[in-house]
Amino acid sequence: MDTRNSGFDTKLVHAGIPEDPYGSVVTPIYQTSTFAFKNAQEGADRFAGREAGYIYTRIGNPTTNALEQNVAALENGFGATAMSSGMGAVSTVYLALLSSGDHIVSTGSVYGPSRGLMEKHLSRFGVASSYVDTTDLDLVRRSIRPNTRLIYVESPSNPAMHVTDLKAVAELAHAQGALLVVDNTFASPYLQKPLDLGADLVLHSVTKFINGHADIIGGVVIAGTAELHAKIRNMMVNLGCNMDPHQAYLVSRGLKTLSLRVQRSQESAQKVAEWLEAHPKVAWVRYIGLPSHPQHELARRQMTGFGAMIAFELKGGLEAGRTVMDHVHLAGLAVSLGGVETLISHPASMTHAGMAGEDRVAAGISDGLVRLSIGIETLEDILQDLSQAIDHVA
Ligand code: LCS
Repeated sequence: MDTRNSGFDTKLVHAGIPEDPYGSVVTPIYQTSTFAFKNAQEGADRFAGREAGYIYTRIGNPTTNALEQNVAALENGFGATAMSSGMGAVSTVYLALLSSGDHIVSTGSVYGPSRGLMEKHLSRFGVASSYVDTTDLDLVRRSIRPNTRLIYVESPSNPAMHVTDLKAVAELAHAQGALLVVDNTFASPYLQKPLDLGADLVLHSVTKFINGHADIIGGVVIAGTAELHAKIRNMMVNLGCNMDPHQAYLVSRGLKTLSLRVQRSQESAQKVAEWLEAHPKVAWVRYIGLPSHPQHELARRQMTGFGAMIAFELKGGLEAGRTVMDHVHLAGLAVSLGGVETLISHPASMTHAGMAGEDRVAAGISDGLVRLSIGIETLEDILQDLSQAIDHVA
């Protein structure tokens, strides 16, 4: 079905699904490592790119390709490449676009391993990096060097919930001849479309909202142009971090309900954030749907909703946060996010434990920060669970 002029929710259900000879309404799982050629000439033509068609599943597979086309349509991109994990997507972007001698400017409060990979590993290959508060446009401008090739923004950021002005940063990047990459995991394409705001590439940990059911790990990179798409795809094929067809099938299945899930989660998140903000034992709450959030107005302009992620700290700091995490029953005490189940976690000792303490503080990730990913359960049950857990705090 041609969904080019369809609405977002129609694209979610129908975009990229190939016609099936048996009329299957969902994309079947093509569980094969390789695809037979009719003759030697066809094999040669496919390898040379003279003829379209599948060759080998690391290079491309119909089930994975259906998901890729769907996500590209959702992000208004030229094309998408699916990976075995979100970190597969991050590492593919770094390796495809950066060379020795290059410099990258990135959000300080980015997902821990996205920063660790750069600072601990790509630094060995001569790539320099500056991690700054990308909500401060002056700071971004001052951090750009003549050799800056990439500006890498996570917005909203994990877990500090910083919101970066993507349109303004795209202009700064392009004035320097650099590319803007946006990690759109926290928003999902339902709430934010960075390519429409001037970004060159978008990436997701598919593990989160896109799949939404906490049962797979995956990643995807969406490119705005054919040239960038080819660079990303080529690097992924060489690195070998392709998404397998089973994984792609599950993601396609979960993705169809993205709008419904995110709508429900963010309605509840707004209520939970307001409730936490009014709670006498809570020191502060950072939810982008609250007027108290420093970038609330910016988020209103560049997003169509505020999402399901909340950061907060209790007046008793780390100790009090641990008490709450040890006493929740409904909320799962686990890392990851963006699924139908509510999860609670402690970034300083979990997802961001690999960062130096002073970098964490500079990035707005205090030791007492507790992160919530609000699911689609009954709101009263989520509130009741948090309430009884906070009651345990002295
Ligand atoms: N980007 C963001 C914003 C993320 O939150 C994560 C994972 C990744 C990339 C990497 O994706 P993965 O390879 O795990 O699919 N974030 C996690 C988190 O906050 N808790 O557990 C994983």
